[in-house]
Amino acid sequence: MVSDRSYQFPPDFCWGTATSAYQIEGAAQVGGRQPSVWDTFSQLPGRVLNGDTGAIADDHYHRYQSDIAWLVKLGVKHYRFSIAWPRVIPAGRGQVNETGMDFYRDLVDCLLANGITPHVTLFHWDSPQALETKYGSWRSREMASDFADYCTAVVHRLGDRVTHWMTLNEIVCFTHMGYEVGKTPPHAPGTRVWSRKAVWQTSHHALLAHGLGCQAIRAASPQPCSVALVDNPGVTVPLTESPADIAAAQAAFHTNWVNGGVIFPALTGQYSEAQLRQLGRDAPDIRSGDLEIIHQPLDALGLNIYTGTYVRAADNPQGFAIVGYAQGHPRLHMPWLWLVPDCIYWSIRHISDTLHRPDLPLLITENGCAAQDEKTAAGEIWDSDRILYLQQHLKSAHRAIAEGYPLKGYFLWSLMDNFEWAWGYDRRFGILYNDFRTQERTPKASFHWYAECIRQGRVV
Ligand code: IFM
Repeated sequence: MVSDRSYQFPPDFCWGTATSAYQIEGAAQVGGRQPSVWDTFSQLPGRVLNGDTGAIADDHYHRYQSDIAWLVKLGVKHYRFSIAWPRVIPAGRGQVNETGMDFYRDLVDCLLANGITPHVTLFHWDSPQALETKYGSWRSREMASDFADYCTAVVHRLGDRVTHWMTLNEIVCFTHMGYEVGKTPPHAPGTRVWSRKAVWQTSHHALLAHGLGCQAIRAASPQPCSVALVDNPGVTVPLTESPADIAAAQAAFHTNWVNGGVIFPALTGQYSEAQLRQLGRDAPDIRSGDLEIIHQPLDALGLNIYTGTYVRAADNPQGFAIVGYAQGHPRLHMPWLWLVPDCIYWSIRHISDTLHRPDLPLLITENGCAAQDEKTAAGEIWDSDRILYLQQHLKSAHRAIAEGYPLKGYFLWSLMDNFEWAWGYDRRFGILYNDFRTQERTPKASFHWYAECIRQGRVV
């Protein structure tokens, strides 16, 4: 590697970008697709800003070829997207909709024809409404086996051309944020569960789905393949890199957000002791054999990293304190999107060191920001704030590699502005600007900047 100052990445580093089905596809009633929980939720008055839904979104279903042409212009060789379960198995279980599968086969073939490796996420929040109606989706253990059957159906059909699979995206968001009513903004399905224990049971079921999904993918794949989980741990960042603050950040990582009950069991086969102590009687019921199912060997771990929580050493029984953001601390265009670029480096270091998994190859499967993009009269978008954000985060990724941590790739979120869940189309995360009236895509300054990073293989 050239000197650190040049921020040069290894030649085999995977430069990519990411999207998800419900956020871009549209075509909600086309080709046999049935509703997902997000179709239902977004149609309820007041649930999504401005009453937006993903019914049309970026109309990617009909425009995937021209969107792939943008990937080619960008120069990425890796693209992460998700498959919509209700497009492929509309009732959630049973009959496969071959028309839905054909769409993904065509998409994959178009990527491959353009020299782009598909990284397929099997679940990015859009679970079939039919299963919500039948048994409350993640509230039931049945969801795990239905997910595994869905994985089998997809991998049987696409496994001859796809070798990079990811099971679930961000367990906490579609479980805790979907069932803990009162969250702002809430997520689908928005079904009230009555206790903290019941919320934790939903994430436990999702972990089981991940484990059974890994087994199903490997059993169905006709060729060796890579299987990953995609998680968004709460990243604890030492306020200073003194040994005491570093130890504090490592201790805090166990119970920050839901880490101890999601990423810990997935990677170590155990809920973190500290998390279980904190949960007490609210811990989920864990049946004999569950932890073995959950703790599947992984070929990689995907990390979706946007921000971090500062931690300092403290003279208290736990040995750490969370430091709030200062009044003037910079933030991007989401209430939670504080600028903490070291979050990338520390997310990687926590997996390798704090969870003792230095063997596990890592991918940043999402990183990016919403910004208040405006088109100039000349039709240009000068998103200097996004470039600043991305530059700092890529430098943090580079630091991890320079120190020998196993970071293998980076997927910028997102290729284009899209349906940002409860925020609808109000928050723009894309490096392609989308005009949602005309579906015209326009590259922002950050698109050209990222293309240059990829061309030079370094942060420019
Ligand atoms: O848009 C989302 C994505 O679906 C999951 N990760 C975070 C992104 C930005 O909020």
